[in-house]
Amino acid sequence: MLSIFKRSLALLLAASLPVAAEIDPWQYNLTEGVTSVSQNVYGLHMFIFYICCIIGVIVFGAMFVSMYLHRKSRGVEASQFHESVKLELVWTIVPALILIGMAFPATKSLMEIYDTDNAELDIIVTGHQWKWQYEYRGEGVSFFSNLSQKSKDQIYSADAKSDDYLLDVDNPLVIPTGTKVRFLVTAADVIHSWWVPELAVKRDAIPGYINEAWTKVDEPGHFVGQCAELCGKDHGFMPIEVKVVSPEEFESWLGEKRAEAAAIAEAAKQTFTIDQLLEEGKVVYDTYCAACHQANGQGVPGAFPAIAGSPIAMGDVGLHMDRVLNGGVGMPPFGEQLTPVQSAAVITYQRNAFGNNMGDIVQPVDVVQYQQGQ
Ligand code: HEC
Ligand SMILES: [Cu+2]
Repeated sequence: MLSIFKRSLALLLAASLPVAAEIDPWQYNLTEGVTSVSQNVYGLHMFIFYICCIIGVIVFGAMFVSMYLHRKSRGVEASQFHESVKLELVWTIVPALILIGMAFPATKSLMEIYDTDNAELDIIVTGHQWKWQYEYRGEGVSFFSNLSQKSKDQIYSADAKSDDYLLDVDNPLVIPTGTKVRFLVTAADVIHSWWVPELAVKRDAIPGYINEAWTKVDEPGHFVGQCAELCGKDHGFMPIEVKVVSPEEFESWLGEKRAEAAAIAEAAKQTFTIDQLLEEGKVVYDTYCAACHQANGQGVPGAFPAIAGSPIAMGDVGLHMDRVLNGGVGMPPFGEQLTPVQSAAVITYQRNAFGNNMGDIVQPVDVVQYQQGQ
């Protein structure tokens, strides 16, 4: 009986904490983390916790001892020490000293947390409903990080949930070891919060503001976190994954990302046939659009308009591009998330699927020109 209770309590705790799979579900304390800041925060927490314990023992000890030894049945008379200057001095000075003793290390830790100077790498972290975007400043690398397809599939399936369920993404953030990385945290729509416990980084992502945070991790590793500010329907589905790799691996990863960006730019210059666009467009539609507009293009009445027979999908191409690239009320903008080829393909697809037989084609160059004209 007790073991069932313990097991369910452990499961409950494990489910409510954003921890890596290898962490003990019976862990009650904060994580010590892997950075000097996180270890300082942990040390400070323990230091103040012990002070609280000592004060607790002394205060409750004194209460119990006096209640027991000086109880009425033993005929003890209450002693009177009103306006005792000595006592008043003691109970003012001692707590003041304790407070100073706690403020000193706390201030030191805070100063370290906020010292974002001399960073060697700047990453702009932007919260979107409901994904993160990472831009490596000056490196020409920028990408979105979405909940992985594997976790999405597990949400409503009867499959067993994997250990990293809801904590894995398609494109993790990658940073090098031994490097001071500064995060410039902001948001594109509502307030989010970028939180990775083991790095002791938790910063609100607020539209129109840039909040700074930093980290420096010395050993390679893999850390997870979550959005920590209720930001709407899919708040629980925008996890964070950070991979810390050696500087050499980091450079080669950056190289790959740059090559990817170059390939995307190159592809955007090509002209595709309608069949190629329709094939790619269906894939993009099913991945990015079907959640709202439904796989059959019928939408959800009252919430998401149908694409079949839509006046926009069957109307002016410019308006159609505008809706897809810039979004609308309740529809996120896809201009940055999709490549020009993907945008052109999905627009062409919507104009020629679900009975919308427009017969026209949007090429990637049209999308690029449209975006440049904005
Ligand atoms: C989160 C839900 C959501 C997703 C995902 C989404 N849309 Fe939308 N879409 C909407 C909503 C809501 C509207 C209505 C917007 C408005 O009227 O301002 C809309 C409107 C549209 C329209 C105009 C339809 C009409 O007749 O008014 C088109 C075209 C469109 N979306 C294309 C797309 C494409 C292409 C994708 C995928 C790349 C996509 N949408 C993904 C919610 C979504
Ligand atoms: Cu969020």
